[in-house]
Amino acid sequence: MTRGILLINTNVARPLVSPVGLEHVTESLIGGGVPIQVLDLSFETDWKASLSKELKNAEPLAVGLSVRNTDDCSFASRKSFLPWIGEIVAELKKLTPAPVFLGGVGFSTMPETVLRATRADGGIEGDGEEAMLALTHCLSRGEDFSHLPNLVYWHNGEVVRNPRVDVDLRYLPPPRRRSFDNRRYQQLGAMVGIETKRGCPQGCIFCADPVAKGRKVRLRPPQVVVRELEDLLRQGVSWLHLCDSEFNLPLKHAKQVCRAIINKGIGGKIRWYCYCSPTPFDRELVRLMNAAGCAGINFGVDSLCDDQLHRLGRAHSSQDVAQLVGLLHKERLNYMFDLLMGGPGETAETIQITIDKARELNVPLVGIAAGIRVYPSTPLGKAIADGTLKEGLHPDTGEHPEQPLFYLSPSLGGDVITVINELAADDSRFLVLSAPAEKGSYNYVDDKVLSRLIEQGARGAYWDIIQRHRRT
Ligand code: B12
Repeated sequence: MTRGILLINTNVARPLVSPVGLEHVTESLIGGGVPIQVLDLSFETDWKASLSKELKNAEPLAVGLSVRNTDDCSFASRKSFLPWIGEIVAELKKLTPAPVFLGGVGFSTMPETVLRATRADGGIEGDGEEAMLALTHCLSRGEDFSHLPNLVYWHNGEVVRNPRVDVDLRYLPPPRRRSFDNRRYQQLGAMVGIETKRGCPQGCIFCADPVAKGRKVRLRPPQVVVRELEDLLRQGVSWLHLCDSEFNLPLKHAKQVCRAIINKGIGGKIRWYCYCSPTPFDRELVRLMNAAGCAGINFGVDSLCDDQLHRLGRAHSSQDVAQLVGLLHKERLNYMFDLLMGGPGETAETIQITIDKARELNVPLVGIAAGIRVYPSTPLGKAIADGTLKEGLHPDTGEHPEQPLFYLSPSLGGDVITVINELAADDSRFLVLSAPAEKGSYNYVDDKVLSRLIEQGARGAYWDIIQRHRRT
């Protein structure tokens, strides 16, 4: 094979997030003998000039673009990245006849919408390693590729989505982690991503993770995770963020990963953050996480009102959360809670119950997302599509499918931020996902205050940096 693939990281939001998904795809292609070119737009100042330079003497078989986020998922700002991706696609069309394929977790949350909005030639839904390699082989041999699993493509003006085949992570070769400059990402204050598994089995009615990653949990062998960590360490990378939807699901695997890190003696050399579910969690896990270098956990708690938790499809109760907090405080593990307000059945009263409880439990930092991002393939999206939920959509016109769509419980009267601010604004432990850098916001997309703190040397998860800043 002589012609290769050009792979482009399009996620230029500041502060930075390392392009781990695109990195895995790139390395799978390299492993399959495909020549690759990589362009990381987050380090380029003039993106059009960079594209032009990259394609000057190159005739790639195809171009692959990462779509990590469709939008910032904030009800207040509703910043969509799809026009930006569409601009890149249009510019590429001027520079090369090569087809442009999209992929990434954002793309996989709603492939059809993203393809229509950006006019790319196609995309890979879900895992990219095997699918992109298979697509490349078909392209290089001039063969029909319309049968390939995970492929999303145009046919007679319609978007076709082929069935998905998820990669068996037990047999995936350990990634080399050398296709993108992870060291530079870390130097600029980003945490470098690493996975211990893919997929999430939880039944949360709103969440895009089971859609993008699958409901079946696919575990990576702990020894392979640790080998990757050791290799990143050798490259000078020690600030990490796990990419798992929930690190503690399943509990046994989380403990095995921690033990493998501890046994290799690298727990004191790395600092990592992760997302966890409030249950299952126990003292042994907290102690293992502490010893394995965990610097903080973001718990997706969503609500502290039991009726609301039930409506959101959550498995934990407010009592479980109270026990969890007792354990975390006793074992001194840094953490924050993420809450999701405005879901079906939410009222000012259920919000008050949640905020009062968070205060009573003395939770050190609480992030509040108000308004629920709606994705077509989630239970919430389906309830809206079949008419079960009729009111509460923003915007409710449905004219521009690429616009981020939110649900907000009609009982809240449309102004959920005011309700929340009245209940929590005086308390610096509460952050609201509004516009970036708005006072009290924790929207990371192009947040100037956060970016400045990082430039001045602050390190760690972005919520942890904000927390330390607020304390001082
Ligand atoms: C960890 C994480 C974070 C961490 C990142 C830590 C770090 N490294 O610094 C933090 C907390 C910083 C974060 C921030 C944000 N996040 Co986030 N995050 C995640 C999480 C849990 C993991 C993402 C990840 O790295 N996955 C691992 C990689 C390996 O998987 P992948 O990217 O999907 O790649 C695979 C495939 O998609 C495909 N692929 C990837 N790229 C390409 C390219 C091509 C060409 C092809 C063919 C295939 C392909 O192949 C890869 C391997 O199989 C996801 C949810 C999830 N479970 O994935 C949310 C998620 C991506 N985040 C989300 C959001 C909204 C955000 C924020 C915008 C929130 C905000 N307003 O501040 C910011 C954006 C920051 C930024 N600049 O991008 C949403 C995006 C939803 C959407 N509509 O697009 C997600 C899906 C969570 C959710 N369920 O809502 N996030």
